[in-house]
Amino acid sequence: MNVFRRITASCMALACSVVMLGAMVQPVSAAETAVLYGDVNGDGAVNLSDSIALAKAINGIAVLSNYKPADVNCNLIIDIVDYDILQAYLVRTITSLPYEEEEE
Ligand SMILES: [Ca+2]
Ligand SMILES: [Ca+2]
Repeated sequence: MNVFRRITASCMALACSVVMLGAMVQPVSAAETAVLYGDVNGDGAVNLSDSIALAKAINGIAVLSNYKPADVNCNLIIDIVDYDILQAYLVRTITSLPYEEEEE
């Protein structure tokens, strides 16, 4: 009888865990997965803090948790070119990110 109660309690705990896990997993909308290019530190804004975070990452001082917002020219490489583009965006030399080179 005691074993039966333990098995029942274990099954109930497992069932509760599955229900709780199901409640925690929310579908992600397209808006939530949209990339805010230039938002290197992920705080929802593009500003000088992102420039500093990108400089630290390029110089190996910090590791980025999400590389996509830092790749502002979308060439799959995070380097000084991305830093220069982010700087240009911050001083309004360019007005949008990601930056696309104009074809000649
Ligand atoms: Ca930011
Ligand atoms: Ca890049």
